[in-house]
Amino acid sequence: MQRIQVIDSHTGGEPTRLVIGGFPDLGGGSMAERRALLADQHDKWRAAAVLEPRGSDVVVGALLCEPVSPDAAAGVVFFNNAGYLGMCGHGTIGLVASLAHMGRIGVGEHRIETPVGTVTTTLHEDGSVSVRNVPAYRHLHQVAVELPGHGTVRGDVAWGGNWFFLVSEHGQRVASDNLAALTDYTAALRKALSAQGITGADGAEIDHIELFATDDEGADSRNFVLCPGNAYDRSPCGTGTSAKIACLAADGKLAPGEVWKQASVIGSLFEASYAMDGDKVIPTLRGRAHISAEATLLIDDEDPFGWGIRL
Ligand code: PYC
Repeated sequence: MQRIQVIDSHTGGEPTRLVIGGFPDLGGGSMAERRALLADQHDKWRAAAVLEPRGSDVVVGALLCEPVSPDAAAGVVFFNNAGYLGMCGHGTIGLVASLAHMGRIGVGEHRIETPVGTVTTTLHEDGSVSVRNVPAYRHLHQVAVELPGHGTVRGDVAWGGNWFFLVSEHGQRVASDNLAALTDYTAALRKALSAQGITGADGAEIDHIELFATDDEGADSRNFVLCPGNAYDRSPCGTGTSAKIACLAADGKLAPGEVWKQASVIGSLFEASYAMDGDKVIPTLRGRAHISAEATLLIDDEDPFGWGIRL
């Protein structure tokens, strides 16, 4: 029997499963190196932790690692049902809440190493968490994609810790009673981007699609975010909000320090702002996570689905 110790949390409805023990030793390299090692040699551990029957398509995993730098509180490698993430905003908020729950950190500033750079988090007195993200930028402005059955769709390609295609004019209803249609539309869009050779920098795959609506009563915008494994983000998506902030900054629609309220399709909220960093922006997101479980996952040698259901 193998055992994996986890702490589950959710950030605005989006779950994070923090692995605090039981995974193989990945050595002392950078988080990018440890992510590569996990992916290349130990991927079955990712599958066991987040795939059915123990997990589900929506669960984002976060492997807690010893940081390289002594001034960091932790390192982390994020993963999901489809593979591995660069950064994860909601997951970082969940990680900080879980570290506080474990008694490892208190109110104040904590640096966290991720595969795409170090982020600076703040655990506030009220339990909310701010994440000063890696630099974000718009890579392509209003690119045209031919979407079968829908004609030409235009959107921006931006980096916020993952690659996003951001669309404001889409003719879709961004609402929680329209999830199946939103999922179909965004999945088709991602396929069309790939087929038409539209990528992030250096040919990187655009694996997140983000649609916006501007009719939210409690926020500046409401989004629907399709994640790489076809689940939608229940939170407003930290890296997606960072990509949005980069586009707003590039369009001159949001000033440095001004607060942007981003709602998710289920109505949870992040507040975001940015500071300039050369031709990029440094977004800061603020949200709240709640702890939902402390558990030990068991992998029985005789369980045919013990290492996850891989279809
Ligand atoms: O919050 O950055 C995020 C995120 C990425 C995928 C799911 N959530």
